Formats: sequence, structure tokens, C-alpha cells
Amino acid sequence: MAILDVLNYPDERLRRPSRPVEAIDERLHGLIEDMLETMYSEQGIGLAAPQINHHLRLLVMDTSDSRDQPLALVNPEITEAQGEQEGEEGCLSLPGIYETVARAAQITVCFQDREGFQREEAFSGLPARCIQHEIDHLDGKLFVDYLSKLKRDRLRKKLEKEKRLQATSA
Ligand code: K1U
Ligand code: ZN
Repeated sequence: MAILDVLNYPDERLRRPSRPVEAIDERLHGLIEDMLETMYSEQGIGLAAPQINHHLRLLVMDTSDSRDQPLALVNPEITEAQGEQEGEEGCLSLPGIYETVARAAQITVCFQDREGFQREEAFSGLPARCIQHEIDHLDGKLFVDYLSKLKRDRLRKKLEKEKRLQATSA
């Protein structure tokens, strides 16, 4: 198992759409284990493959308080979405940035599990939010894309300032 580097915004590789997973084999199982280890070590509740520069339709998550209920969703597709919920989101590719985003409140997701079985499951609350955030990553979309231009401009300035400070202290 290994802890992998997470790409940071505004890295253009985060904008690349991911391709479907074709084979659920030992290699994919190794990638899933590495992604889970990376997610737990970064204290995340989810991680999408493109964030670690693997442009595959694969996400892992664990929204349990006990941090012992890992899930891997291969080729996930939202087949139904209902209602709306506003909630705070963070992103391991934008450390320290938290913003409120509106998402569907309940979703039904079709996916393959890590054994390759086709499943369809309903999610609500934080798991539903997390899956929508991660599927956005698979499509090259980031939660900051939902913010107003004013908020995005403020965020860009904040990140540029942080980069300048890092460069002067190095
Ligand atoms: O995909 C990622 O970058 C991981 C991200 C997932 C996520 C968090 C919150 C809402 C939707 C999706 C994180 O795990 S960020 C860190 C985190 O654990 C967190 C941040 C805010 C609220 C809850 C958890
Ligand atoms: Zn994210």
C-alpha cells in the first residue's frame, strides 16, 4: 500500500475527463487500496482517481464516524436525483477551502463494486453529497465551479497570495 500525491488546484490535469474502468483486476484492487490509504491519511471522506492523476472512473469514500466503512465505486452513474440540500464542502485538491454548495438531497447510483458486481443503491445526506462531489471530479469539475465569479476571484487571489508567501519563505 502507498500514500499517493494529490493534485492541487489549479493543476490542469484535474480538468481532464476520466475514462471508464475496463478491468476489475489485481491492479485495480491495488489502486483502490492506495486511494483508501491516501484518503484516510489526508483525513478525507472521499477521493476520486483523477485527484491522484489516474484518469479512470473510480472513487473511494468513507463517511462513517468510525472510519471503518470503506466503499469503492467503479464506473458510477447517477440514475436518479431528487430534492436539494445545501452543505459545506472541502476538497483535498484545495486544502483549507470550505464553501457551501447546493446538491441533490437523494440520489440513486449505478456502479460496480470492487468484486465487479453491478449494484444500484440509494444515498442521502453526506454520502450523497460526497458521491456527487467525486463524480464531478471524474468529469473534470471542481466544487469551486459552483461559486459566484466574485467568490472565485477572491479565492484565486487568496491562493495567489499564499503561493507568493510560500515562494518568499522558501
Ligand atoms: O474529493 C475530495 O477532495 C475529498 C473531499 C470530499 C468531500 C468533502 C465534503 C463534502 C463533499 C465531498 C474531502 O474529504 S474534504 C475533507 C473533509 O473531510 C470534509 C470537509 C468538509 C465537510 C466534511 C468533510
Ligand atoms: Zn474534491
